[in-house]
Amino acid sequence: STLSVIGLGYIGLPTAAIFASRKIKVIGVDVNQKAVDTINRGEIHIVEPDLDIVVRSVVSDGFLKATLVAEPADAFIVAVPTPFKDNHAADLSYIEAACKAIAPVLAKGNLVILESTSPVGATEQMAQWLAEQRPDLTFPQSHGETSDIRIAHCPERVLPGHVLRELVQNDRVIGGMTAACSAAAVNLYKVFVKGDCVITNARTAEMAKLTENSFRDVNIAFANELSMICDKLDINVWELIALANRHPRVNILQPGAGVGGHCIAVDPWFIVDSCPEQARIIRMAREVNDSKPEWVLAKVQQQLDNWHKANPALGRAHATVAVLGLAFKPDIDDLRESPALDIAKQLAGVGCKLLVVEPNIKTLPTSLAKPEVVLTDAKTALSADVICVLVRHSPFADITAELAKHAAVVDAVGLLR
Ligand code: SAJ
Repeated sequence: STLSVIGLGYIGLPTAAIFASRKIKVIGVDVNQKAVDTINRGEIHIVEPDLDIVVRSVVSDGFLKATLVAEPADAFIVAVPTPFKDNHAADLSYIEAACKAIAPVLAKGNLVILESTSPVGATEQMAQWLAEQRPDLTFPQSHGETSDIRIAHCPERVLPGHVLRELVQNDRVIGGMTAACSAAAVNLYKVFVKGDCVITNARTAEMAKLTENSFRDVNIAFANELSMICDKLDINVWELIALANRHPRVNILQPGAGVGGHCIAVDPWFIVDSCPEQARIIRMAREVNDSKPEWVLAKVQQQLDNWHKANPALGRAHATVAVLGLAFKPDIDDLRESPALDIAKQLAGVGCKLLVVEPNIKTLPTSLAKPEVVLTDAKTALSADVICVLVRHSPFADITAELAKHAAVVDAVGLLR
């Protein structure tokens, strides 16, 4: 049997590769010519440990190929982006485009799975779009179990940096539009999933995924709020959280520079957009986490002001600020939607010299490519007038002792806890 994966990004490509590694013929479809060419050379255009090895081997064995135009297959997995619009409503245009792409090749008996994180109702909407494009076929919303096409929502839940392991090990929520749709989807995923495939309906599956990420967002917001409260009250928040977590039923997460990535900072808005009056804590958590980078920035400004008071003869251009970490979380090189990068960009505009330490990248992103910004190592950064720790990368452990002696440190992540 043949599988087609629509969207060869952070979820689609690993998913396509892992199916192909189980000797399923996989056709990957993407609108990006460069991505298609890269994959067909057996290389990858995204960052994920070990994915390059799997892709190289399945492409050279002929089990995975990438194309720009959809081809017939037995099953289709849609893994396209679902960003939000200015008003925080989900932008389903990529799903709609995917429907248009596969409709011409869709045939009786096919299974179509939506993996993209989606607002409640998106799977029904996808079925509707497909039905409009293919009036000759019957779809579950109109024909139930007797429909020609099977449709299900099976949200991805993998952690960037551990995708290949989590794809196999994690339990899967399978939300078919009918029982037969769910059964067909379970059959497909059982090819490589070692975790349980738990069946529910499509709407619950959509909400489950949004709930998981909102749960994490709310809990991180709690930690971030505590960090701002403790700052006012002159209490070490890291010590406080460690103490509170000794309670058998308390498990507080870690404050940081803000919440980054493309999931946790996005998905809760889909719930807020669906139920604005009810989703009060979820909205507030988003606002707290989104405000954290500004708070960290203000702390750095405060330290810079102190430096100016101590060095009245020197102008702004003489101050050196160092930021430790640019990535959106520890020990990865992913800078997308990173609060640390955001803070660094703003600091690059205040007129001082900026030392950037990001052990996981070799060149600065273009947004920081300015003469006054230098990519350097942690030891060199210790000479800066103000040091700001934004990501708790493991290699930074080597400089904590020296950092602790520095006079002006803004430690957003508790490296010096
Ligand atoms: N963060 C904190 N404090 C913490 C934990 C995280 O500030 O205690 C920050 C991180 O630094 C980062 C952000 O939150 O900026 C998100 O990081 P993360 O590791 O919590 O999550 P992601 O975005 O890498 O992946 C999440 C995962 N969801 C959950 O753990 C519930 C993953 O399983 C999902 O598949 C993924 O979102 C997704 O694609 O939705």
